[in-house]
Amino acid sequence: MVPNSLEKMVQLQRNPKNVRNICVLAHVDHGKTTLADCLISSNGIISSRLAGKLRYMDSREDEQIRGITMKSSAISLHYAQGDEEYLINLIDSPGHVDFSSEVSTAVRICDGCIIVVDAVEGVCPQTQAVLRQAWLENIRPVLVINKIDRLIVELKFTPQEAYSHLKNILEQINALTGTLFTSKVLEERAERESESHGTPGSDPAEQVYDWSAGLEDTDDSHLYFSPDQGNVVFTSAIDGWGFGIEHFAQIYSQKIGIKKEVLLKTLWGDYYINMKAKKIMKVDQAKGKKPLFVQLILENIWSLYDAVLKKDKEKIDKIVTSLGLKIGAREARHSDPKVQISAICSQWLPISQAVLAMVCQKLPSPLDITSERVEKLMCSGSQTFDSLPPETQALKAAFMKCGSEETAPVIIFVSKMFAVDAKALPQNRPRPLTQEEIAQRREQARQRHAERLAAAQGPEPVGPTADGSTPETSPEGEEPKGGEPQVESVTPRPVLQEDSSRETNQETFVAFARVFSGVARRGQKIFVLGPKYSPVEFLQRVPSGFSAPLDELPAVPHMACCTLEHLYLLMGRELQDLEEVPPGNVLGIGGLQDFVLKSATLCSVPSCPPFIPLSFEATPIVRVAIEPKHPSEMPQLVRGMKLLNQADPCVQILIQETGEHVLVTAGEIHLQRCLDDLRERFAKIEISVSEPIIPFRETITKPPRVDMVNEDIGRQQKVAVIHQAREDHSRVPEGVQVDADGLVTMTTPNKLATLSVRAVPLPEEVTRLLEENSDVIRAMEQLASSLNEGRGAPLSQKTQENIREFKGKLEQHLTGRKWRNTVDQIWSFGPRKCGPNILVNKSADFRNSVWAGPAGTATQEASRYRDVGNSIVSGFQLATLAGPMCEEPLMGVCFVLERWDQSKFEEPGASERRNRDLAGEGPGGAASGPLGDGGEGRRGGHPEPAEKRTAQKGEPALADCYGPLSGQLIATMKEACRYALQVKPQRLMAAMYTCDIMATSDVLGRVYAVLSKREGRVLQEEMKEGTDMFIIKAALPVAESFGFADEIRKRTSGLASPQLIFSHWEVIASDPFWVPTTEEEYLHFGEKADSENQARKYLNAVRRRKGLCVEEKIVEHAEKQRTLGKNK
Ligand SMILES: Nc1nc2c(ncn2[C@@H]2O[C@H](COP(=O)(O)OP(=O)(O)OP(=O)(O)O)[C@@H](O)[C@H]2O)c(=O)[nH]1
Ligand SMILES: [Mg+2]
Repeated sequence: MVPNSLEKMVQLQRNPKNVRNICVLAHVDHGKTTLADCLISSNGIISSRLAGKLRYMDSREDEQIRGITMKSSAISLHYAQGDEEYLINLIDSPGHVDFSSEVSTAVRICDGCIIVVDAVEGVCPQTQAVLRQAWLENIRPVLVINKIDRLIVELKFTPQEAYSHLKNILEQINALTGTLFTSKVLEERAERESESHGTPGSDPAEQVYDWSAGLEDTDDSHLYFSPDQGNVVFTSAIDGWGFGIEHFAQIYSQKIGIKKEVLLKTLWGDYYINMKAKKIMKVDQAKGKKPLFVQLILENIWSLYDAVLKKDKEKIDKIVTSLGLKIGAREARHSDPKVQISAICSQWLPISQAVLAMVCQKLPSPLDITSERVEKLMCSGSQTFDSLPPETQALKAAFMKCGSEETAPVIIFVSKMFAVDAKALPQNRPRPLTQEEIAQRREQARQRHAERLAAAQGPEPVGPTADGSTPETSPEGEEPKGGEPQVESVTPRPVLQEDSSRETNQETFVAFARVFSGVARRGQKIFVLGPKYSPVEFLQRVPSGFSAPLDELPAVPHMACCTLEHLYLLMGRELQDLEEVPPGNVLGIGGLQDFVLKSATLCSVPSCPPFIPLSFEATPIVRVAIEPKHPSEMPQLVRGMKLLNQADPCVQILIQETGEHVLVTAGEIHLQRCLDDLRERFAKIEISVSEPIIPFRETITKPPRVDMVNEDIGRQQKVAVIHQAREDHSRVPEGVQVDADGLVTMTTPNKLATLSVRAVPLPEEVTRLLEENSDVIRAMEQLASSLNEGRGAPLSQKTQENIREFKGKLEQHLTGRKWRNTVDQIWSFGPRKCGPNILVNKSADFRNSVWAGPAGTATQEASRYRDVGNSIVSGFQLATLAGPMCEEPLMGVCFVLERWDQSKFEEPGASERRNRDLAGEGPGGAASGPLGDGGEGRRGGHPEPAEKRTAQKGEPALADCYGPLSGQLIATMKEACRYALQVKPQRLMAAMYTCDIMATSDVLGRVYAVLSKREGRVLQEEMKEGTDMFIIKAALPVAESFGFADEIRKRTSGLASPQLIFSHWEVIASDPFWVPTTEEEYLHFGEKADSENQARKYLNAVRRRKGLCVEEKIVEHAEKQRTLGKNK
């Protein structure tokens, strides 16, 4: 246990074969940080007695107080196995859902991971999530089943029961891996097939669909966790022990003389040993026999715990001597059995040995990076590897080689930026002085002292005072006092280096990164590639074989050049300065804060593509508005929020149009941490924080069939309800024509165009489909816009396939007379061109469907159609971005443009010509102007006020005063969409969390009470096998979730704690504008009926927050109307 020196680490870094970059992943509280402590203590960085208590990797104060990890952090460890020495770059990650983005940043720079599972709780929601993340990044996992001691001490299992329980956990986790694997194989197979599809001459017999093909011939045994594969270790991190079966195979092969290989295969599984015959047999041959794992391993551990807990001194001594251990007198006498257990076990079965040996044997080194992973990292968006330029493709070899020679391109990925106090940086830390410096300083001090003495004694100026300064103002300003100068002269204090004092008390950012190829050197110049950088563009602009120095390159978008100012070895709470970092290592980089916001790719050759963006599991959903307590401190707040944004991978910072500064976070705890950071580190001011802003969506539904007291609404009444809704809201002004079935017709202010729009609710599945396929929609949109600009890259096979599939699914769901041909007529998606609403164009001469791509761009007419059409699409985008109820985005609405009268602006310059015509004809001839007919009839008998007809002369001027037509079209379309919505039954949609709670049966009732109080809905309740734990899955509106976790914890005395993950949007059934209409409803809800209407409450809260008028009066008015209606 020698504390590792920096030189040792530097030396180990140079041998990538023996480097392991790994992260520890698990559900919250399964013991990642405790396990990390044990591994760290094996390097002597912390004492083994403190391991598990210190939680060294939780370096933040709030992490220690709350007992959960919030930031992932790295530490480099040294491990020797036989002659081989390994460098293990270990990253501890948080398990709480709120911080799952930190997991994403960790897995990207690792090659392998340790999945930790609590032996009691088993596979939990976050276990699934992290396993998926590891899978998506193509990193290899090993499994640690932790907290085995709880099976002994808490659950009081017998060894046999524990064995079955552990087997169960393994089955669960392997089932998960199986699902991931199967879906991947099928996907790959589909891909292969689509590529080979169409190759001429393929035998039709081969095309018979065989589902199992591909699955069978793909060997997947190495993917599953099994102790006999050596990728599972059983531990108790808190007691400091752990083992893999190899350890016992080794011991027993010597003890009972059975080959180690045989034992390795049989120690786990249903085998038993016939001691007399020294034979191993299958368990079912002889009933009542214990499996080897129970007999040879678990029983020993159980009896040790038993002896220690019962304080059976004799037995303990016997065990200790038989194991050949030496226990210190202090531990042996300690009254706490835990201390004794960990003293014995940590010698007998040292956890770090078991875990690190597995890591070194089973997890890949940086040299083993797979070509699949490299290709995936290099191809963002819809690109395929083959479509990359040849220079870029050539870089794959560099990745695979991970070479450190001079010619190797340097490729580094920065996965996050983390803030450190500038004082903590190695270059700012006080450092011990060298011998020469000490001697030099001593000499200087002696001189100063002599001068001062001389100045005090004699009047004549000596030395420095010759330049005019008086002796009193000597640079140090020190008064010679007694013997002090001597003290100074012999023991120079450690002095801060150079400019550190200037920088004190400031946050600086260090990049959390990994070198994938080449050697990163301090002071080296390197390119910073943003996520949108395209090597193609660079290669087009810069002639090949350029030789100019890096900073003289022509400007290329999304690319900057910077210097690697400082390189650090990440050592948990500390950083160590490094001169260079060889490939395959994790490192910290200082001085990038002005170049990198959250993540970036750094590369010495510009043909490198940016890495694919990190995939985040959690959607930021909790938003609050923030302002400084003292308005004058606004600049600090703005600066602080910028820093916070850089320091957190997942937080979003927005400035709304209203000027509000908004912070969007993944959950309550994340919010709390962000606010603390803002107050204490980044802004250092007092801030006031609004109540969480709860997002809603607006939608429409089909008219209800039953009323609020579940009585059927008759045909007549239904009409009355709709009618009433329209009257009540009186939102549709005059001049807008509304049909009985909700078709809204509007004309632009200059009367040149007329639009008829209808809003139809989309079926639920379609909305879901749109949401799930937003990537596909975005790819389509990108393609369309790039083709419009005249440049376009062909889509990859896969994207084309995805688009086809998406269209097929839409067609499948949009069936029936109402939706006939709808899919082909889709014009746009919204808001932001990829949202869950669609615009369908049913007007006669529709072109430009989203599927066709801009095929008709060739003709001038078509391009004009497109330009005018763009205004309409923009109007639709605006309408879907903010709905009429409370200006929240729309969801699940289909706007159908039924008619679009464009006869009046068909020819370009129609308006000017009209002006000319009018001028020539004089006052009498106005009737023959192009305004006279045309669209009139199509306006559906829209009554034109008489004076407008006669005032045609003035109209051109009037028309033009409304500004360009495109603007008018946008506004008209937007308004028409809003009115079309308002004549339909509108509903709010609430964001929903899925909530996983694990609770023991005695607190179950209280959990349910809290859930139902907050409108939660239990979806599933399951009992965990062999325990009295229940797993409850519930849906909970985000709006009701604030303080939920705290309340549950309080009510159950901390025995249950929920994990909330955003899951979907759900329509709130109640109509926010509902008022009682039938007698029963009056009876049931009273006259006002506003106490029960949850939707209305949400609606008003949002409107109030946004400063919109809250239409409470309308309800009163409506009541009166109903009364009148009834009396009639
Ligand atoms: N009984 C028992 N308790 C353990 C063991 N390992 C960890 N714990 C306890 O479990 C709790 C959580 O441990 P942590 O190491 O903080 O868990 P974590 O996985 O890092 O949690 P997050 O980082 O918040 O996701 C602590 O109270 C530990 O003392 C173990 O082997 N046995
Ligand atoms: Mg932790």
